[in-house]
Amino acid sequence: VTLLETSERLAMLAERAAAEVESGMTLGLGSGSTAEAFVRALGERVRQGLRVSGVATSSRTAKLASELGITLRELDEVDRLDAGYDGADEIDPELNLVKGRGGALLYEKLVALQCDRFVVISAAEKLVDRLGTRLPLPVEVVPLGRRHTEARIAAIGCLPSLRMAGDKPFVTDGGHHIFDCETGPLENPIAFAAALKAITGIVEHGLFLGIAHRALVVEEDGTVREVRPKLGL
Ligand code: A5P
Repeated sequence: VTLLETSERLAMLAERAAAEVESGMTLGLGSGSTAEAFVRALGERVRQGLRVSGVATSSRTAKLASELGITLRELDEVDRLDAGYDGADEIDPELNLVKGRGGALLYEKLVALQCDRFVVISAAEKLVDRLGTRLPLPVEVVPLGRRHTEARIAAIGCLPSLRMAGDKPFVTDGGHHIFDCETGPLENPIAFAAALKAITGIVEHGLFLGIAHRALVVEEDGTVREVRPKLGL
């Protein structure tokens, strides 16, 4: 087996995903290194004459897409999106996801919810049996009263730690902060997501449950395979 560089694998995955896109579509454009590889592959197709428009999930993705000549639209200008392509940090067998390591989870979720088909694109190592095993769960909070929100998050049974950017708290595109929360493997992600949503001060969390319709995953040797939710959506 030839082991490929991650960037090479992501480029192969991105090319396969971009090949599915048809002229006239409006697409959700995700954030992070995998989604950026997709935007690059899409830009190449646009250069060759494909007509698409996109709604970006972060200022970083918006900048890249516009540099590549992809027409951008605001989320509120469109009723629905034909498809969305975005990465993830963890993917379980039902295609429930953890997202937000890149800090764009709020806009990513707002866009994903409007997509007729939401496709998660990812390296195969992010497939897990249970969410909460690889990385802490990102939770986006308003800056005001952050210390008290942190205590409420800890009280539902996890260990929040404020994400920093140098010596200052990391700030999202929406002007919020992020707590990365050690949860351990989640027995019941639906109940945990509901408990988080009930906390005042939390804007959104990185659990994307029942949102992804399919996944395209790339193996170490560059093979891309499709994964459908185990129980079906
Ligand atoms: C960004 O906020 C995230 O949700 C990303 O989609 C996720 O972190 C995956 O990022 P990479 O593609 O860089 O691994």
